[in-house]
Amino acid sequence: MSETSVQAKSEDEVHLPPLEGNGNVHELQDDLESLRIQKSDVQVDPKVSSGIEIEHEDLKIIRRKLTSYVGFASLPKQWHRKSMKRGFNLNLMVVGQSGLGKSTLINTLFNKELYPIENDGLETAEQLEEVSEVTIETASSDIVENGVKLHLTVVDTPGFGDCINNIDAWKPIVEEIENRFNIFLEAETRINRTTIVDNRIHALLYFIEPTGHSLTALDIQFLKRVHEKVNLIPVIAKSDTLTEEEIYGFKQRILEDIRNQHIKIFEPPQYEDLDDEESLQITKEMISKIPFAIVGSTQKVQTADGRTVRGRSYPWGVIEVDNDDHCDFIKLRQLLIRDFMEDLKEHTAKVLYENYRTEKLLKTGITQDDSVFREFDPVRRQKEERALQEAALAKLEADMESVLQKKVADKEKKLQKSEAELIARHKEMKAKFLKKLKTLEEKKKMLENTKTTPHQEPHAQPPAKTRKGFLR
Ligand SMILES: Nc1nc2c(ncn2[C@@H]2O[C@H](COP(=O)(O)OP(=O)(O)OP(=O)(O)O)[C@@H](O)[C@H]2O)c(=O)[nH]1
Ligand SMILES: [Mg+2]
Repeated sequence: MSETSVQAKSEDEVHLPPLEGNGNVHELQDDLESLRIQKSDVQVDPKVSSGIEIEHEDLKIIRRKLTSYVGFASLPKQWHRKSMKRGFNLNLMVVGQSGLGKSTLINTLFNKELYPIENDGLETAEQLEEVSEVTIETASSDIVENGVKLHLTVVDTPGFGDCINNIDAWKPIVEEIENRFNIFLEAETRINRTTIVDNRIHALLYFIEPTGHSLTALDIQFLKRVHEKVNLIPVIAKSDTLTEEEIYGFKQRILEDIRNQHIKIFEPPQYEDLDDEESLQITKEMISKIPFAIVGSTQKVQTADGRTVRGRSYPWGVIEVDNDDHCDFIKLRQLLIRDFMEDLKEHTAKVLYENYRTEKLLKTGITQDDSVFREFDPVRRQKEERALQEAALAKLEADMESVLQKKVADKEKKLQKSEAELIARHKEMKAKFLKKLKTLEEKKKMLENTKTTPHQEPHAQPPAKTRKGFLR
């Protein structure tokens, strides 16, 4: 038995009290007997029964075992299974002047002819004259690799930078990005939100002409218009037309322009605590290659050492697309598909779209009513309840204090009143006492006066004639 197994014997055993003296004892015992399950009554699936031990014939005691660990460490497996079933989707936009190899790169990236490559990129004078505005073209395709499905949508923008007046060339592109945000926003506000399709642009590959100088005014204007709405990935187109040194210098100047103009480009995140040293190193190297100098080609060519590769053949040799020493195509592919597709999508959803959404709702005068969400946030609710309780307590305390103060004041008043009464009474009594004392003293004086004057016998009065007898 494993360490985690549960000895359920004592808990599972049920002790019935002994049946006592009534007439139905035997009937009850018969009933109980019929309710007991016999081992032979049960068809146990061997897979299911592996964790259950039957100790006695009548299944009185059942021991249950946990046959493995709890298992949340396998959650990524569940996610993996679900993702495999659901498949992945990526919406890419490609922008750049005509003939810079946009269609070729997309075909090279996904190893599929998503776009026809029309000519050698050098338009005729008539073709150039035809271009009067930027158009938006969308192509979708399901790509399956080792059983993993990827639904890829590529939004091409022919005509960008090809017009005589390119001042507003960014407009249709920005409108397309915003329109996709709006569709998502509208879908989010519907009652049924279970089937929202994410058509937002997850990354924009901006093709820089391989001039070897620096960014043009058109490049800067465009990048500034879109950098807060989409994950920007700048690429140097047709880098096989530049030497290694030229590419190095060109990259430095482009990065300088990007920094100086405060243009935000997508930088792959580095998961220092999750990734191993090797993966971190790969990411660092990938970041160091931005803007990617790329070469696109779906053509198979023969190398001098006899290998068949995707590349471009020149009289002086072969440029291999899938060779890190020849161009940054592999790095770009790694970023887009292998390592950071989910990060691109997450950044689109959580930062770029959220910012757009907030701004848009604020503009339309909608502000979030936090009270609606109050009951869903237990911490906030607890805080509010505590604040209410504290306020009630404080009010109670204040009430009690004022009652006490009133009582003390009343008492004080009463005391003051009775004190005044006492004083008045005292005064009155004192006055009475003094008055009495005065009269007594006067009397005393009079008595003393009478004592000191010589005693004069009152004149003898002739005795009144008394008549005897009954008649008077
Ligand atoms: N030297 C070189 N040529 C390339 C490269 N990528 C594409 N090309 C060629 O450039 C030409 C134009 O390529 P496209 O992929 O059609 O260019 P695009 O940017 O899609 O052009 P539009 O659709 O007109 O906007 C084709 O002849 C390609 O073979 C590259 O990396 N290096
Ligand atoms: Mg094209």
